[in-house]
Amino acid sequence: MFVIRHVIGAAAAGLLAASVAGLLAADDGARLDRSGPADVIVAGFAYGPASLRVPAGTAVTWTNEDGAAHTVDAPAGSGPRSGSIASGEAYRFEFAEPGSYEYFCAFHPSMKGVVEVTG
Ligand SMILES: [Cu+2]
Repeated sequence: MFVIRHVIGAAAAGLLAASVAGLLAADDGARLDRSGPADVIVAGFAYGPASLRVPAGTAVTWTNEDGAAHTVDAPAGSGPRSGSIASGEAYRFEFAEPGSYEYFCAFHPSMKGVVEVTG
């Protein structure tokens, strides 16, 4: 009985380690750690990268390379609110306070992104 439970426990631990490693790998791929300005390209009706991690005080610039206009709108009062960004135009917002800022495009609600601002 003890042996069986031990084997199951080891298998579960292995699975857990594998999924944690997978999550960490996905996390590293989806986010950028960088100081200074950061850039997001808006193209193909998507933000690239959609997930960005920056230190507080970073100015993030969204450049619209699509033919259509887009916005960068965060529901939270302290987040970006770009208004319409025409094709070929850019919008910049400085994230002064740490936090998680989810945003979307007011014209195309399926377009979503997040900026994680570290202290
Ligand atoms: Cu849009």
